Amino acid sequence: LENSNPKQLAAEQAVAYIQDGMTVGLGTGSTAYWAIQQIGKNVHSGLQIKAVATSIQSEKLAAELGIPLIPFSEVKEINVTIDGADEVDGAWNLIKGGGGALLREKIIASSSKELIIVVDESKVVDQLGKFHLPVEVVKFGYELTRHKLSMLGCEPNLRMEDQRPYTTDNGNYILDCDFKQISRPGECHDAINSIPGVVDNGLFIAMAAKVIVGYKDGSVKELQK
Ligand code: DER
Repeated sequence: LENSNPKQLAAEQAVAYIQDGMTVGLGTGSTAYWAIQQIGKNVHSGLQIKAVATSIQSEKLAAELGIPLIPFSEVKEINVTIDGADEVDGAWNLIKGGGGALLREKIIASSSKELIIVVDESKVVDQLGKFHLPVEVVKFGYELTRHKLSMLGCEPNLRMEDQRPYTTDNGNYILDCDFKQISRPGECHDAINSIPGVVDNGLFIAMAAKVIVGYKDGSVKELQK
């Protein structure tokens, strides 16, 4: 038996929900990585699916594994999307975007009949906000956007990579916003997205249909609401 780790355990339990004929959304990050790996194995063993990816990174991995990718023009309906999260609260609201893919993830999640979130136990929290909330903003006037975000009561930090501002697959910047804690995630989500220059943010409100958690002791559990 492979030395499965909590993220791999959760991911593989989620993949068991994928049936022949489905269109599947492929998430992004180190947990979704294991789901894509397992889907690749299942496709190799005959699973009949089509897939769309939530990032260039996941698209490349899927292609390497021989998972059939389709263009969005051919997507009728996405049956299930499997994706990770940086935080999950008791109402299954999420913070996502640690991997910089929040915009494509939310577009695909919002077009999916079912979003299955796969995490290890460290992501399950009582209150969102310890993880700095990623906000995707257009480059133009981002300093003004950053100021407006700070007026909501957070400390927005431009995400850097190799001493330069990080740029998403969509050519935008990410501001990681330290709210310390987010007590009303729905209101916070709406306030952020009403700021001109904001493309979207990493709060996923009431979008998760299932949450599967892998634990250090080797157990895995599908949370019940
Ligand atoms: O960037 C993202 O939205 C990822 O899904 C992130 O939220 C989880 O990444 P991880 O599975 O590598 O912790």
